[in-house]
Amino acid sequence: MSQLFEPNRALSREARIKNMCEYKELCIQADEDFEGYWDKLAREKLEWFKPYDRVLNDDNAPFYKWFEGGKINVTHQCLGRHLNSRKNKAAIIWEGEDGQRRIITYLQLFYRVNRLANLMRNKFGIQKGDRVVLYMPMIPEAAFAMLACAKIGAIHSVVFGGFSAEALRDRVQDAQAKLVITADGAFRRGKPYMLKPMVDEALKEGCECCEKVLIVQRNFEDIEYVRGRDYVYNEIIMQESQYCEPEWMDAEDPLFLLYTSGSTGKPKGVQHSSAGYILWAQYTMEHVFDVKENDTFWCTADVGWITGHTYIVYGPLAMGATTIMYEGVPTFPDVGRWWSMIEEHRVNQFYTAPTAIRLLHKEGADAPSKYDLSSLKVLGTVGEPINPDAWMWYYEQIGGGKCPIVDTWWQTETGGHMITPLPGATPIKPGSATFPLPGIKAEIIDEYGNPTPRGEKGFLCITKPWPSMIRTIWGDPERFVKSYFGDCKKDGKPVYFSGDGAMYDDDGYIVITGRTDDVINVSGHRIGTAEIEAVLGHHENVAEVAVVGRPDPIKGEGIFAYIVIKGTDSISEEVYMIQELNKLIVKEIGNIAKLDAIRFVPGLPKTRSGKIMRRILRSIAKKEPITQDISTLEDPSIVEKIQNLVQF
Ligand code: 6R9
Repeated sequence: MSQLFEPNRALSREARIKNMCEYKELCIQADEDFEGYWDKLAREKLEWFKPYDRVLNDDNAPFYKWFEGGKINVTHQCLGRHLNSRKNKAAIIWEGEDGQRRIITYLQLFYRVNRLANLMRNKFGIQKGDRVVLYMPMIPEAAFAMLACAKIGAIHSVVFGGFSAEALRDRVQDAQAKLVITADGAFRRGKPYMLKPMVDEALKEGCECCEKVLIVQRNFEDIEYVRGRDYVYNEIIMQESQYCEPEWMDAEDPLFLLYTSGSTGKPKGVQHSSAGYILWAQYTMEHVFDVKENDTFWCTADVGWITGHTYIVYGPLAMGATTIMYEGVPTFPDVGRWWSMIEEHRVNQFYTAPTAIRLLHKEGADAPSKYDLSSLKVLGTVGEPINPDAWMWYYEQIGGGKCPIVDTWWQTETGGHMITPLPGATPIKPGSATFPLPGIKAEIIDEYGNPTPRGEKGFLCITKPWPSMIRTIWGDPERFVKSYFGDCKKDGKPVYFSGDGAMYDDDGYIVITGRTDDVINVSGHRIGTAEIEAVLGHHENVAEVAVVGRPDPIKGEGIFAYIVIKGTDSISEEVYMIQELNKLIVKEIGNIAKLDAIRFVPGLPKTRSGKIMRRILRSIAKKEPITQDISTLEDPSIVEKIQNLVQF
């Protein structure tokens, strides 16, 4: 059992939730009067244009509806309502990789969002419910565009800038987006990189739905323009009015789609609501990071992921905080970049991924000592389990032993934090996300729906709905039900299954043990092995393929592919094939899905019914002894053959 770290007393005294008694009291309130608990929060936290009639409608579960009848606009919650008290406060502090700075106040942000909203509405004819794809670098205009969509009720779908043209095309098509907002490119590792050519490539075929492309000039590199389709933001934005009437949105109207990987098929468009989402974004911002009025909050994620949505844009702005946005990589010009930014901007809460912590620990263990990091109060991690080594370095070298680490477990589908310590209350320990937030019924259960005993792995489920939960998969409600409510039951009723395994440790703390499905977590990014297999399977020399995750000291998991190749046995052919296959992956998905290791094998372990036994392949990749019964395989001898090939 690992050591417990008590909360910092000075921080606890000032925190919103000060101790475990207060935490438990809130949990009891939510248990005793579930709807009353959420009702109180929704009244207190949100500014409604029209109050709602009903807190939770579960008539058509799992298509839950929250705050039905209520009218709201998320941009009023994030901007409009702050104009009285915070108009000159910095909303976004942006730093370019090249050192350029921009500070955007709440009033300025309000105007910029309005201008862009007007541009979309008047010039491009975007209306409530239309989809707009954003393929953006980390520049403030990415946030303007998200909020401008919200202002006029358009549904944004941000596609991570590291995704390929093909991946972008799939998402534009699936959402039937009318407009793509992008940039010429930006800067990364000291050099310009390009986005616009990818958009051109993506829209070449099969994207008739997309009529217009709006381009923000950021790196001012040369790009091609398609007449009548492409518009330059920088040239036309100032023609629009800085006032814009917000669309009155139903609480349940979709705010955005965000595509994420599942265990089968193509990425799914996770659909989030307006009111429930923004409520939880704001509440968790306030309570999990305990951000105070003059604090500066920095989440290092990319806006292309849910963490960037909720904790760079919506959460911080909903609570009226100052949020930092950084364009580049943590190692440019050197491994001290982030620490120098914490010193310079006097960052108070810092939120990042274990993979980045491991990298910066390995590459620059002494770098933090050169900077004054004393402004920090709370540290956070997200995206994957954190190993005790990285945790201790983060705690001591970055947090100076005085900042609690909130290890936040949640997902694209949950909208915001679910299981996490509270910085002023929860005694923390390395490697545990500790306990569910009040109102969140997270439970670890077995296949019969019973809680698992301490020390035993089970399925991590959320057994009651919550306001910021996924509403459906865009265009595929059946897949929504099947993907999330098909596997686990409690008291005979289907409950939300996260896809993660977890267990209670000896102290009853929750430890996430990782995905139980065919999703792998590479540097905190979710990738479906099925997606990668589909791409590799297209190569003319590939007969069969199976992809699994393998532990990696920096990335958490690396991608390991077993390939049965059609007729080649020379090593030089193999080297060539590896390059070929990686090219294919980069083209179809993007750099994040590049293979870390490939083994060419004579066959795959299959059951007699032809199912590939991935668990065996996972064990082989990890060089673990095989514990599964292999006698039922079609050809048990294949296991040893593969093992011999992997050992070198
Ligand atoms: C927010 C985000 C979700 C998956 C999730 C789990 C893993 C996230 C974690 C964690 C251990 C944590 N995960 N937070 N595992 N400890 N604190 O990352 O969303 O990209 O959808 O990934 O990430 O496996 O199921 P998303």
